[in-house]
Amino acid sequence: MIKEISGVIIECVTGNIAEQPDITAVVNAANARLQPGGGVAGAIHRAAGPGLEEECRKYAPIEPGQAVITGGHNLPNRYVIHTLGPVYGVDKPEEKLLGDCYRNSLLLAEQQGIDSVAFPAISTGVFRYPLEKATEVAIRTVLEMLPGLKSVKKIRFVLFSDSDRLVYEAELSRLAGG
Ligand code: AR6
Repeated sequence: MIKEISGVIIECVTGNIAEQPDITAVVNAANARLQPGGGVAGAIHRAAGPGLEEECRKYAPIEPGQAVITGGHNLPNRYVIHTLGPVYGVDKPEEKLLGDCYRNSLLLAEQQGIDSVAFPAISTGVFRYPLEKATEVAIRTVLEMLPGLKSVKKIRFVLFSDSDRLVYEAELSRLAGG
């Protein structure tokens, strides 16, 4: 699904966050220590190579909702934005913290003059945030940010399965209309 809202293209695709060559900054669903892990963090660090882990050291640890930016190293992307999602049921208030991940990632992108950003479904894997609830927060937060964006012209949500993508598409239609 592709929509244009407030001059920004919003896309929902099924795929691997580490394989988005036409995007300037990919977002990592990081751990607090910014180390390689499973899921998204594993895929990003594997593709980026050890230089990413090395660069991350100076920013760690980060708090839930925080975001930091590094180079993309061997990824096809110029930047990686690392954000720590809340562990569902543990880091509270989880809706605000998850919203902060999307807000702070987009603010960093704007500060760097980045034109395109790809997000995974932060916190919905190892951190157990229910997908439907997390999707509502992700889409609502991004829609709220759109009128204030100057450099970001494309936001891509990269979901790991078609069923997850369908949840995103339904929520985008519900909240943005059409
Ligand atoms: N591309 C896109 N989406 C993916 C990929 C991928 N390559 N791999 C998994 N997903 P998770 P979290 C989906 O666990 O919940 C890590 O070990 C996955 O299906 O990556 O924020 C870190 O080191 C799910 O929907 O992130 C942290 O310790 C979503 O991406 C912890 O997990 C997020 O799953 C972070 O947990």
